Amino acid sequence: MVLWYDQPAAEWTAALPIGNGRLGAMVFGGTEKERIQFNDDTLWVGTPHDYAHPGASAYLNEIRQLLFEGKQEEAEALAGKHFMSIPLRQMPYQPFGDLILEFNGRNEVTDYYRELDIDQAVATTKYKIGGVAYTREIFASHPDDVIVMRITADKPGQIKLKASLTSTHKNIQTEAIRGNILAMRGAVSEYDYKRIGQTIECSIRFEARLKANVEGGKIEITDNSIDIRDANRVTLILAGATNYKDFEDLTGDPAKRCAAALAGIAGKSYETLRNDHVADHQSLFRRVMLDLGTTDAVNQTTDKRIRAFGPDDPQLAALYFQFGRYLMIAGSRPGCQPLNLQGLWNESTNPPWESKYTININTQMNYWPSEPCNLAECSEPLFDALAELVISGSRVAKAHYNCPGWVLHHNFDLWRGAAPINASNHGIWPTGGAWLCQHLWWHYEFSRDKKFLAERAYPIMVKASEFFANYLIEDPRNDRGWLISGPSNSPEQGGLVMGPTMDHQIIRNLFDNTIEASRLLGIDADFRKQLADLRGRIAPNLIGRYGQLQEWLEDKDHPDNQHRHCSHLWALHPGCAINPRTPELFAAARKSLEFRGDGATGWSKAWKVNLWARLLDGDHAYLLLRGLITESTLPNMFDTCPPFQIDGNFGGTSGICEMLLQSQGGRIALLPALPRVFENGSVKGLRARGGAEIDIAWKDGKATRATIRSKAAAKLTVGPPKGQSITQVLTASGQLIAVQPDESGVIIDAPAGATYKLGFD
Ligand code: FUC
Repeated sequence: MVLWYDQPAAEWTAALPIGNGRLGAMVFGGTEKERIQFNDDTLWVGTPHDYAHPGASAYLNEIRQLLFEGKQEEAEALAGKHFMSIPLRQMPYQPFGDLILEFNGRNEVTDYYRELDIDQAVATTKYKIGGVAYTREIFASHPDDVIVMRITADKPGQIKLKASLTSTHKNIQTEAIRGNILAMRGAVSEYDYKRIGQTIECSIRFEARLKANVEGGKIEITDNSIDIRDANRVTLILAGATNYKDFEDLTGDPAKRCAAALAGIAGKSYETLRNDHVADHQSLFRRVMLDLGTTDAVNQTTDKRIRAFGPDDPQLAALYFQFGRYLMIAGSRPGCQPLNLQGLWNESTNPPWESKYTININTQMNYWPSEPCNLAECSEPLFDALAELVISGSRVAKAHYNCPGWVLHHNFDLWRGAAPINASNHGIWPTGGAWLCQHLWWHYEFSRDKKFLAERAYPIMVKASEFFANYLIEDPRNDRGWLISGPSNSPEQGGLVMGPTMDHQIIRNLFDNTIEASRLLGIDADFRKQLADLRGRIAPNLIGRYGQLQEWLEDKDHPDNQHRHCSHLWALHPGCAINPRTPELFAAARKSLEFRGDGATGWSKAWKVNLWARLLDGDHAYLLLRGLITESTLPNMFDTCPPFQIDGNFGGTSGICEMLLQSQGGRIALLPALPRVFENGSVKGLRARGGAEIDIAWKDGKATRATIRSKAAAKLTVGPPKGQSITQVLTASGQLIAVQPDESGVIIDAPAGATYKLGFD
């Protein structure tokens, strides 16, 4: 579980990421000079702001009417003028600063090695200069809320360095506070937002503090740097914070927050800090193990393995899978911001797509693996953001649609912008929030946590449903009485339309989950009935002239359209309404996916891994995984769109999981899409809906044993891999239990806490 290299990172995308959920850093591993580029997930351009466009709703009917009359250009022009977010774009995520270490000067370096151990969440750099072996370790501690670096040499008195803090933000001040603490403070200054030709007022203030502890040698501090000479060992602690409290409250004190973090670890030894960090990380990371076999390929550096990835290096697929889990633990902990387009890691003041939250696929993809890959608590930041988006999204629902409830379009930012951005032809897409509600429902499905459902999930879901119950409109162009969505678009092509297929799939899913939740909670019976009625009237999935699933109400899909978005396949994945039990739609979805081809961006390939796994075609899923890794993965294993965008990492992790275990639609499927190249292996600790944790071992492509640990009382329907059957189910103590044989496997009536061992033919 190691990414390793024989040279320092020459560019940012070769540097290695660490993070504690909130503070992240990229480690370059330089020898003459080391750069630790760091981030705080609340450091953004802008200030609390309501992006809603007052009076927009007055134009809704006219826009719809123009679209019904086939006047798309006029509709887009009218919407462009009156229906868009103010301002037209949301705010960019920002870098914080760099910790720079300057060492002895240029020297002959031998035995260079750097690694990221994702099992320990520690990055290490080692090399020799003139017979002295130097080692640096660095990690971002979640329990202690600081970044910690330790520098050692194998001979005494050999460490000499100058440490400083820098930032690309203007008007930065650095100052020595006490004999061994250097502070850097500043604020995001007025932002020249070129794309909208506007200067943006900014209110985020920040401070970082670097503390040096030295064993042996001398330490001198100025307002610019900490100079260390002739030391045996050095420990550097980096704290950082902003004034951000929530999307409407910036009354935090960054100086106090840094001081508190440093005070919190006073007297803690390096070993204790490290042990606490590793224990915390492993309590999450080690819940899942994946073994796909190991070959000699592991003796190559990771960048070479990425380029060469294929059937003779199955371990790299396991590493890629676990790297996604590593990034989730490093980038998304309770109390922090959700993973943005770059997760937590960004060095640019003008990052691609502002490194914000694009929710017509990207943010959701970031969170696909959290539940099945046993990191459920890492979704917390997304749920917290949703609670805030209900507030901003209600304002937009009112201003733009004159509807109750809340709505969210295709992006949000730190300030929870919810109005349509960029341009009317793709920005007006109202199902972003409805899609995100799926994650709330999954959290319940995987945990069966009714308290969560009642207190956090349902209130958000029901208000999203309320919006759509008022928003859907009957299509006047025919007499079918279909309710449709619009103005909207099928992300991000075809322009503004009425009734894109994806919207209907998402809204049906939202209604289904809200209905089921209200039934489980025994509340809102009347509204439940209303939703069920509306649901039945939403325009259905349609099959077109090529046998394809139609992306729009009109049969206008082009077989050569290899657009990166597979929007109309939403109901296959991440939805589940299209499945083997809807054979016509299942075949049509396959046809559409074939049309889309095996290329496109990193995240698009990652989505296709999941889609092919849902089509139960493991070999085709593997083909996409191979493309994702060899064509769309950077030397540090970050996904690239291009450029770097983290979603593909999480989509890839989710896709590998989907090959091994699926649990949508009320049935747990073991090895449903195992590629031939992963013919031997085992996995431990994946989660299934119904609250079960599952281990599976297989040989020559056939399951040999499986263990199910039920965490909640549930009736679990478990299906064997294709061509096999489940021959026995034993309790933990070895008792054979009677199970109802089901055509698709066995049904186990599991109390909470029970363990079962399954045998196969
Ligand atoms: C969507 C995608 C792009 C990119 C952007 C952040 O607009 O279509 O490829 O991923 O989000």
